[in-house]
Amino acid sequence: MEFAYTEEQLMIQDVARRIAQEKIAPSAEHFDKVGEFPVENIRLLGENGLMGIETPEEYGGAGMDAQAYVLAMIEVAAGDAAHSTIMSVNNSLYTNGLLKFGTEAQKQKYVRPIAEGQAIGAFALTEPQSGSDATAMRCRAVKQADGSFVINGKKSWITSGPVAKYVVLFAMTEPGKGAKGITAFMVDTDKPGFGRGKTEPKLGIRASATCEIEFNDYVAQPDEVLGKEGEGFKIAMGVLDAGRIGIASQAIGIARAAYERTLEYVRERKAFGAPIGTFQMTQAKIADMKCKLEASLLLTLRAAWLKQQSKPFSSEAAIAKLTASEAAMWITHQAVQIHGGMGYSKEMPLERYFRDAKITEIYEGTSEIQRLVIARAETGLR
Ligand code: COS
Repeated sequence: MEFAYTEEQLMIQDVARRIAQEKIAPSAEHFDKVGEFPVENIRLLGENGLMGIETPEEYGGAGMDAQAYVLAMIEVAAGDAAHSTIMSVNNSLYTNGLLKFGTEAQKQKYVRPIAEGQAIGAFALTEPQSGSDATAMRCRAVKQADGSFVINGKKSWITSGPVAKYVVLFAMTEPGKGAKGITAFMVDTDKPGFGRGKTEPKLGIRASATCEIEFNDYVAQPDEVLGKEGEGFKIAMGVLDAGRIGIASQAIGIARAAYERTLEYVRERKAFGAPIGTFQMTQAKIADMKCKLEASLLLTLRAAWLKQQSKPFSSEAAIAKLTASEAAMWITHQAVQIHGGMGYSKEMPLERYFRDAKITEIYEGTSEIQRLVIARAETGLR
């Protein structure tokens, strides 16, 4: 077993850390307040290879491995969670399925602009009435005599929806067939029939734009089908497995930022004549924060390593996401508590870390879904 990072992994970690600390972290408070999409920062991440870390160079990416992606995500998330959300959708939810199931022409057309940071991608699975129960989707794609599909329906909670150029869409092509009736499509948001609905006002990750999208007689051509007809659910599930490694990394980044601030604070803040870090109740919290962070990191790197080796990693990704997201929620909670009034104040970023951490227990599969995936793998029961 090898615990050392490669030179390449350290290099991308360093690039991500520099951009995160110099550009992203200083603007995070502003973007959180106004809820605006951080166009310039996102372009900068793209120009530095951070929007296609695992994408092969022939499609405009950095051609690195899954652990490099974990390390870079952690750094960007430590700068600002919302930026890392946009980064994770481009790198993972949007690109993964295309790389695995796309034709050569689709990879050249849809992957390159996203990997090079010239455009933004989105992933549309969730609907107003179907989240965890993804096969209950109503968005319908009806096949025409010429092989094209006419799509009607609504998708909700679409990260980067307001700004995306292309969307990986999942729609029901054969309603009676459940999971096997779902097909994936590549959608160009400039084509007729595509529309954007209400933008979600969110508790955290406020700079990552999220909205509903609508399809009104949108026409998808046969070469805009991703993978095979009826293969959409498997594509979505496989993509989400990989996506969960990214969300675990994001959770670690948020938690690490809160932890580092807390370490500084407990050394400096005095009460009863001594730094609060000398009190056993604070020490216990610091020790537990550190253990949770380290455990989350190792589990996430393990899931990434399995993915990199093309071994099964579905349950390991769920374990990593569940552990890291619950750790992030706990660590940011304790960080606010240790900071007392200052933790609750908008003058410090602790309350933002706390708000941002919550989403990691919800998107790309709730903690309940992660537990379901893990327990099914352990028991072999459905
Ligand atoms: N990778 C590949 N294929 C998978 C898979 C995975 N991780 N998980 C399931 N499948 C396949 C199954 O093998 C099955 O195919 P076969 O019938 O050919 O074997 C098919 O998909 C249906 O699987 P299953 O019966 O397990 O589906 P369920 O309806 O029971 O749902 C859960 C499974 C709940 C795990 C799934 O719906 C899920 O992950 N939901 C959460 C969705 C989510 O994360 N939403 C967030 C949206 S993005 S913010």
